[in-house]
Amino acid sequence: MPASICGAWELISNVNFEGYMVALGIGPYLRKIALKLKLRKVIEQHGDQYVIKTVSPFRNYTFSFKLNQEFEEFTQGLDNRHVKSLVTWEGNKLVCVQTGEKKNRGWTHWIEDDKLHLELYCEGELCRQVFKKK
Ligand code: VL7
Repeated sequence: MPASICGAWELISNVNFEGYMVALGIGPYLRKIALKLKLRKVIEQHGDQYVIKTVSPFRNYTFSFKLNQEFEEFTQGLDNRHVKSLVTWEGNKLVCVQTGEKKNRGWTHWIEDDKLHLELYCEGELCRQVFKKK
C-alpha cells in the first residue's frame, strides 16, 4: 500500500519553478508573482477519486480525477491549456501524464521521509517541489 498523500501540505522547497513556467509559456509578470507564492497542497481521496488543490493567496487550482482513467483537464489560471490527463500509481509514485500541445508534460507525487514530493515537468524542464505536513 502506498504511503498516503492525503492532507494539507505547505511548500518548503521549489527548484526550477521558473524553468517549468517558461516551458509552459507563462510571461515574466505572472512568473514573478508565482515565484513568491507560499503554495499549499490539499489532497483528498475517496476510493479511486482524488482531489488535489493547489492553494495560494493569489490563485487556486483544483484538479479532480479517477485513477487509471483519462480525463480532460483545463489548466485554468495556470497556462490555460486543454490536456488529456491520466493518473496511475507506479509503485509508490502517483504519476500523471498530461497529453496535449506541450510535449513530455506531467507530474509525479510521492512521500519520502514524511514529506510530500512533487516533480513537475514540461518539454525538458523539471521543477522539484517539497512540502511538509501542516
Ligand atoms: C500547479 C503552476 C505555473 C502559471 C499562477 C500561479 C498560481 C497556484 O498541476 C499542478 O499540480 C498538480 C500536482 O499537485 C495537481 O494539479 C501544479 C502549480 C503549477 C504553474 C503557471 C502561473 C500563474 C499557482 C495555483
